[in-house]
Amino acid sequence: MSTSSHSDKKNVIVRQPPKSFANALTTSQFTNGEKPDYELALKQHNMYVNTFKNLGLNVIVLEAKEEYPDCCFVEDQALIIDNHVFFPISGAPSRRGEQKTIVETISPHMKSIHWCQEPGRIDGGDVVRVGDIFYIGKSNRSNDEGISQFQEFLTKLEFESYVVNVPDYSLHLTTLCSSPNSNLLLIPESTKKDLVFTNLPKSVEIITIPDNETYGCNTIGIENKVIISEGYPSVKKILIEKGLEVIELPMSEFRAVDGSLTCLSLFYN
Ligand code: CIR
Repeated sequence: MSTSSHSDKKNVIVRQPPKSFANALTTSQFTNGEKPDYELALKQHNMYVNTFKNLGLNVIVLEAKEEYPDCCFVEDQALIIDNHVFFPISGAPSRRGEQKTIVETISPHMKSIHWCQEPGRIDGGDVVRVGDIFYIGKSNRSNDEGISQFQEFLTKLEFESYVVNVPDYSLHLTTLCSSPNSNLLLIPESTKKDLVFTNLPKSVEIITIPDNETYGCNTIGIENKVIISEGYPSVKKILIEKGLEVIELPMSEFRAVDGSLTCLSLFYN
């Protein structure tokens, strides 16, 4: 997920894709509407899990829930900031039941627990942390009420936050960008004028990536390593030039249903 700092990733929660995964929600932004293949998704998910294990993280793998085709996208169900959690109400009604297991798993480890109240809507995938500033996507999955409740939570934790309008063709803010370390922000070239990152610190370099590699802009930074999706050469090249060690993972089946790397995990300390 995109809200933990890069050095604060010790425990990670993931959930396997269910057999019903082919019915997951999709805008088909990245495909022609092909359905994902369950067996291949499971294989790709295992590679994702093994990557975290190899990096020395404690990985908690939750069982899939057949009644929730999107349940592997755990990022959307909790916003964990320095072991304080805000449980959002997902903008996708079919996904709200996924949250119960996540709440039970995370809550014992948190310093404080906060809940989004009706009529607030926000998905975890709409939040990107850049250093100690939070950018919150106003997407089709979030509303002003949900965003302002989450901003209040951040203010109590003494963090600054700003709203970024997400273009209609994209699901979440994390669908378009990520901060692989606290000095870098990757965005697709054509979104440069649309995605406005207010008060971005001068120390942060915005790197624009060719639009045909938009999906590759979602990355996970863990100290000096960065996990990227396989098949995005410009993303790979620039991150290596910036001194990061790149780990590539195949993500085709998750991409088919708008899921990126960050969507599959929730980190806490
Ligand atoms: C959905 O539409 O909710 C899922 N198919 C994809 C969720 C991706 N999650 C994320 O970007 N955080």
